[in-house]
Amino acid sequence: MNKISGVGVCIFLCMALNISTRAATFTVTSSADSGAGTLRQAILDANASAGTPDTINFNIAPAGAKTITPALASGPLPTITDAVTIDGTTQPGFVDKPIIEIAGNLVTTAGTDGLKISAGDCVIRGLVLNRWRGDAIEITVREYRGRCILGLNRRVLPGSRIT
Ligand SMILES: [Ca+2]
Repeated sequence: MNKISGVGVCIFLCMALNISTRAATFTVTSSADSGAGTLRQAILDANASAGTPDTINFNIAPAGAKTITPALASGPLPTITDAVTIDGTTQPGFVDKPIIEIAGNLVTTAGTDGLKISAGDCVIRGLVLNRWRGDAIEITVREYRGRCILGLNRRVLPGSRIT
C-alpha cells in the first residue's frame, strides 16, 4: 500500500516538474554586446531557469559570419551556471565551419576567459573563440553531475583547459 502511494506521489511530482521546468530555446538575434537578443542576455536567461537544459541558437540577420565583441566595461560573458547547449551552427549561412565569433580583443584585463562553464551537461558547438587574454573556454565543474561536450578543433580552441 505504501509502495503504491509512493508511486502515485512520484508520478504527480514528475508531471508537476515537467510543466514547471520545461526547457526553453533562446535565440540570439543581435551581435551587440548586451541587451535584448544578445548572447549575453541569452546566457543570463538560460542560467536564470536553473535546472532546465536550455538551448541558445543564433539567427542574426543578415545571414553569414558575425562577431560578438564584449566591451571592456561589461566584461566577459556571464559564467554558464546551468546546463545549456550553445549552437553556433544554427546561424543562417553556416555550412561546415564556425561563423559565430566571440572575440575578446576589447576585454584587455589579464587572464579573462572567453567562456566559463561551471555546470555539467553543456554543449558548445560551432563557435570561434579568440583574442582572449586567458583561456578560450574554461570549465570548472567541482562535482561530477553530468558531462560537457566540446566541439574541439585545435584551430578555434587554442589554450582551452579543463580544471
Ligand atoms: Ca536553464
